[in-house]
Amino acid sequence: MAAEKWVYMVTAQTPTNIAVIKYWGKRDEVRILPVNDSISVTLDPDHLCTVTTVAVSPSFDRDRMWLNGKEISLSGSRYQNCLREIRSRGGDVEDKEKGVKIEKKDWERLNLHIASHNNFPTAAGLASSAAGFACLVFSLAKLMNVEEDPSQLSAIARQGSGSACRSLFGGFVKWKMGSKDDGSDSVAVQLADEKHWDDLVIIIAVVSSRQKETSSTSGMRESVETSLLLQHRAKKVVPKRIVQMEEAIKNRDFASFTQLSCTDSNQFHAVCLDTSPPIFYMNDTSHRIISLVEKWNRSEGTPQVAYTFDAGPNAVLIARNRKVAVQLLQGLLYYFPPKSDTDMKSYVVGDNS
Ligand code: 2P0
Repeated sequence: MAAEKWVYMVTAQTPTNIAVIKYWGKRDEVRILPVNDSISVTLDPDHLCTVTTVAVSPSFDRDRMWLNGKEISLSGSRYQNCLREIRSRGGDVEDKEKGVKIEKKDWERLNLHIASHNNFPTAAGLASSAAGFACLVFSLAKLMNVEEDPSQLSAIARQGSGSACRSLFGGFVKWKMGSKDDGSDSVAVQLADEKHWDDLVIIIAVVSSRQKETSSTSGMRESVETSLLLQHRAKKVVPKRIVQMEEAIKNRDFASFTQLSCTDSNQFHAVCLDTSPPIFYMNDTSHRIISLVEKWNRSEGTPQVAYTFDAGPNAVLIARNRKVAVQLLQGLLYYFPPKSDTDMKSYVVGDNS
């Protein structure tokens, strides 16, 4: 390796994903292995995403990371596991123009600087950790010339945050829970690419961008420890739902897709209520949005909009096409007029006009 004080860097952008069959509960907290499979849709990369720049230089004296401009600690096991796994897979890198020559063995001793930005509220139930860890692993893999395929990379991102493994792919993605103790088969696979069902328009109604009181990590730990409904869901309900959801996606069957998404979201929140002490992620506005969509779907005779809520009060609404999305936005603005810019903001995803 040349002794010059070069800096070599790579920037990547990764979208977040929204689960339509939810991951809630781990069977192994360290390796982040889930109690059930999950299915998600990855959002359009230009909307809710993380942009991460990773840099390596002989002049860096330690690994450092900045999140939204503020330095954060990398000492936690999740970061350490991701960094260790990706470093061990680093390859040779040469950039003659910049005078950069890094050999495989150098990755263990070279230090990294990482700067990451979310273009949406962090830890507000909008899956910021999913985009964040997926982007971290993806950008480091590029920097270090790692040759693994996205599924193999997903197993590394999973160790940063479970839902992150699903953001390594676009379109519809399944995270297979796997059965091995080492987690090597707990990976994400793409079910259908982003073009497969591009009529759908996703609207995210930000009911609150405040950080949630119970993190997903501690919430799901408490659910695993105390909720009988979670055990029933993982063993008896989700396996069938996964098969049905794969079928609905394959056939672009919006009625089944809506029924499965809404029911699964509601069951996830029922598990939160069944947890001791109970966890409340949705609020009155979330419940009113559910009622509005349910009434609308019933009055039309066939579903127009699917809803799903993650570990927060924000509504993810999936309209069957653009025309419905416009009507939905009008309805949201009528029934929930924003009091201020930050009170209720909608992100429209998948509408490029
Ligand atoms: C999901 N959520 O499938 C579910 C639905 C929230 C509700 O994945 O502990 O941030 O880092 O693995 O991935 C949120 O959990 O939790 C989540 P960790 P993560 O998207």
